[in-house]
Amino acid sequence: AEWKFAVEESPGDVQTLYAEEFKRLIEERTGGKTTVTVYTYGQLGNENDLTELTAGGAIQFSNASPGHLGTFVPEVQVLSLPYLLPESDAAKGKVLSSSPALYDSLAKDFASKGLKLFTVYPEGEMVWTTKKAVRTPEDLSDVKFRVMTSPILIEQFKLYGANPVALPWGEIYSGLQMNVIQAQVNPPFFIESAKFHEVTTHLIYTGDVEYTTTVVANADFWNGLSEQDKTMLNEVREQLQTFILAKQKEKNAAALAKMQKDNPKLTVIRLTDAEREVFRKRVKPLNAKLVEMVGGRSGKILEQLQADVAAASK
Ligand code: 6CS
Repeated sequence: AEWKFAVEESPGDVQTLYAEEFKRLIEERTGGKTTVTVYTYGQLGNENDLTELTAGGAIQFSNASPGHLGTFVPEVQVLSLPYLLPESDAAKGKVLSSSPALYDSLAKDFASKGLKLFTVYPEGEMVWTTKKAVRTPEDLSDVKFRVMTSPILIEQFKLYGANPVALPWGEIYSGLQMNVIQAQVNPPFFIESAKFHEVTTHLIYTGDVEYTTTVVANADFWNGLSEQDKTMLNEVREQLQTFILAKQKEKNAAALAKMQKDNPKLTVIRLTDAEREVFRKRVKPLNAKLVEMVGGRSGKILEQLQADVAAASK
């Protein structure tokens, strides 16, 4: 068999490293009877296109980050809420790889859209790149801020005082260059890889949220797999969890120094606790807003996820 796996990122990026290691492990375990073809960003379409291709069965696996998947599986937006996941890497990894809120509850909302939730992993803390110093919500009042395409992100950045615009990431670089947008937010490894630090001047560390991504499979494809294949995939999934936690950490740690070398004028701002608190207060209504917007089981999923986080943080 040939399995197609499309990622939302470029060669060498975190999602691509995951997919390539997935390919290596599957081909090794099946002795080459199953091959995996990896497609990077743009080869098959943008983020939203990949989800449609997977749900429709044209491809078997893809990354579907909550930042974009919210237009298709609205409940997944709980993962985009700031100040929700545990700070410690171990607790974060545990919640994302095994939380019942995600794999028992949220997985049902994926299934109803033709998607099997295969795994969730972190890609690093979200950092803003801007064209001026930002320390307060007032500083954002004249900033068109690019966010991913999930509706909750528009609400988040409105609460922060910015003027948010949703775009696929392929439009960020030229948007910043032409000043159609003046800011964007992403983990450090990705900012460096996509060169957003060439067209912005400031990196703002706010400590509000971790970038997470999900890997999904076509549900009919998954349900039609043999028990043996499912067991193999679950073992590969476990193996990859350790692999990707280390990889993303390593890449994010190296990114800042690289960006500063490329662009010596880059100003790095780490908001103080007091400055962070102002944004944190602003965004307090967001959880209730999400439940109001999405309805259905979203409130239950959020409550359960908060309980899973508390349990993992002990
Ligand atoms: O900003 C985005 O849209 C993209 N960011 C990352 C880190 N991965 C893929 C995603 O589409």
